[in-house]
Amino acid sequence: MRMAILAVLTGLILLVPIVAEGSAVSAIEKQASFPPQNLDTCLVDMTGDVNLSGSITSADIIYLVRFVLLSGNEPEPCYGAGDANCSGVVNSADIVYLVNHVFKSGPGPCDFCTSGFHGGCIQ
Ligand SMILES: [Ca+2]
Repeated sequence: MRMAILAVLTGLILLVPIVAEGSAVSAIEKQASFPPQNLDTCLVDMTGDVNLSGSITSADIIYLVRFVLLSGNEPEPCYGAGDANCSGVVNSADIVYLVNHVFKSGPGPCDFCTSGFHGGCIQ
């Protein structure tokens, strides 16, 4: 199995199985081509839990790496669930944000309900 090494700014190194072939250039193009989805219709109670397990773990990071850089599935239950930093888009910054949260006791996912980028939340 081929593995991709994702060196994160935090100093952590993640090994991510490559499930789809692609060059670094195509991965960057894929990330850039994601149009922001209609986040107003995305109702979640916590961003970052992109696999809907009920908590944020390394499995969510791997899920998001596959989505952003490879050909993985969209975050569950919707695109906006992957926007852990509430920037309005799901990209590599959300991966770094989750790595900091899970491995470095960084801040938790942003407040989805008051971020201004999302119109709805479950409370
Ligand atoms: Ca984001």
